[in-house]
Amino acid sequence: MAPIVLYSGPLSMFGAKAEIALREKDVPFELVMVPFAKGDRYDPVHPEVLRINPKKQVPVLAHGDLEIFDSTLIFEYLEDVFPEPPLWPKGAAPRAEARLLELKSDEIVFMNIVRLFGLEDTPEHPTAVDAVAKAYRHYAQMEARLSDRDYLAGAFSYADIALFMAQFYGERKGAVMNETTPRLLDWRARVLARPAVRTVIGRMGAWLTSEGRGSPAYIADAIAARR
Ligand SMILES: N[C@@H](CCC(=O)N[C@@H](CS)C(=O)NCC(=O)O)C(=O)O
Repeated sequence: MAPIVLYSGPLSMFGAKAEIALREKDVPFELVMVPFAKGDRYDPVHPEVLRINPKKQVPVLAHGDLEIFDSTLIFEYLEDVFPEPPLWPKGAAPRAEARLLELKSDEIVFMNIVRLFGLEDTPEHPTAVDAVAKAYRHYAQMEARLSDRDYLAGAFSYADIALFMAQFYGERKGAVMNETTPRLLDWRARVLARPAVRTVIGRMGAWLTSEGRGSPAYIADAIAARR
């Protein structure tokens, strides 16, 4: 098989999505961590990322001659090329629903969490209040879904990977999951127990620690397991 190279970043939530999927599918890959500057910006941009992605963002995936970017497109490619174990449910409607959940995690939950960047110390700021309320609205909807299932779309899927990564950033920026969504807390523990997720999150947490930055308490075990 042609080698697979994933370009990601130490704190890239979208890169982490792609890496978790590769690990879940037990696909061998080379991980290239692009330089990461102060704050949450990547600078300088890795030359291969610049060449392949006009948006200059990670993740980028190269597989032989194929070069693609965007975590959701990478999910689709991985599912086509490595169908086992499946990470989308079977059937057009359940798949579409799972894809919508994945999209909502990136474009509704995470986009609101992005609004919290820089407002970590001013949670009463109207933008922060609105962003947290919107994230919690989604969490409440996911809590309801989990009344009859362990994972958001039935079996573990890309939808779980996306929400896990979005909430990880939420936890760091002020949209903290709490006892108002107990099933979601259990879901998070279930997702974190997966070796692929533990590996990626443990490394992210260790990186945060090495930079003198805090990380959510619930990943302490995943960080400790690396040592
Ligand atoms: N929709 C894209 C978003 C990618 C994205 O925002 N990547 C961030 C890192 S998590 C990035 O490279 N940011 C640097 C920049 O935008 O300059 C995806 O799903 O891959």
